[in-house]
Amino acid sequence: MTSNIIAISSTLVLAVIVSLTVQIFYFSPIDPLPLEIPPSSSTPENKLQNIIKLGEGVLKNPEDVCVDKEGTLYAATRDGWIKRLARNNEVWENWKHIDSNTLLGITTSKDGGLIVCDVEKGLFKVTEDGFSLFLSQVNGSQLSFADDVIEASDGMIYFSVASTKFALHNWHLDLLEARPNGQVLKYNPYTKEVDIVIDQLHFPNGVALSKHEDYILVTETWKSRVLRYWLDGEKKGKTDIFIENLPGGPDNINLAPDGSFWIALIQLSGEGLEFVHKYKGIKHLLATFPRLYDMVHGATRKATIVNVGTHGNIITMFSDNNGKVVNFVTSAIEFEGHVYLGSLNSNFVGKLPLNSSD
Ligand SMILES: [Ca+2]
Ligand SMILES: [Ca+2]
Repeated sequence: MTSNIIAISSTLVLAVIVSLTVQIFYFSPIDPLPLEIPPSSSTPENKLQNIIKLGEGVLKNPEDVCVDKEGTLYAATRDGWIKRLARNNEVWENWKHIDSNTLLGITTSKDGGLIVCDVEKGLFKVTEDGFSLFLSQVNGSQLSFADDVIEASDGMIYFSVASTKFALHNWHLDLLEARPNGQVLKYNPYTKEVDIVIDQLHFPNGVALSKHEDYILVTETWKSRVLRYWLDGEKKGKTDIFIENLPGGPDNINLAPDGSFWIALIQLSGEGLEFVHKYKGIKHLLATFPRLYDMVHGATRKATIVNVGTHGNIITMFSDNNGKVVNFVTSAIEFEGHVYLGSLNSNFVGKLPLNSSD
């Protein structure tokens, strides 16, 4: 009798293990590769805990922030508003509304207004007169997952496509898969042509131009590095590594007034859990059971920004080590002695004075 019960129990346990294994590997939405994630590092002082919160409660998850020549601050929010804050003003204006909950990177345009990335629709131009979708198709296919954009003085528009395989709500699957599903593209507004600038990137995210426009920088989030693509000079057309082994996955990147760059770093995994990204089996398991993934992901546990010089050297790093005041910071831009922060988990834009001694 007892041996029968043991036999039945063992068969049941085996059946559960087999069906779970089939479930995990057969139905897994990813085809993963191992990924090395550098450990995150902390700064002794939690300087990002000293930020001033601009527009608290009225800005829903402002992923990116930009500033125009007049000092007006703009943010694209998760509810489709482009909101703006005029210099010396305290009240954010609901400037323009795009019917979207997937706005990401924004940049100022040289003839006024903004260029805005929408993950599902493409690239918008937004001016005082309204907004227009100027790029929605690439080679006959819907442009999806445009993540960030920059416009050069010659009118060329460089933008990232973070993933050609996964959608925004499944960005964690792209991380777990860790394959080069992304690209950087160039749009020529005169010929309306789109060219691939760099192909096969691991979640290309922020895009910035150097001060002299001799290169663009592209953050490759899953690789914890920034690539440089030369637009001019003897290396024209070549790509090299600008900085690697960053202590976080780089998101938006912005040119600073002195020619250096501000980069927001996302915590890609919980501290000490970086190892889960090395093993395909664990990745299949995490991709199949989203609740398990929630336990290991790190984006909302911390905020980090770095200032990087033109030689790819980290000049300063500021953080909120436990994400107490701000976390999931995705954007940092400097203007007149302050750095402004966007975040995918905040209802404000952060303002950090750079000369404060505290
Ligand atoms: Ca931007
Ligand atoms: Ca981004």
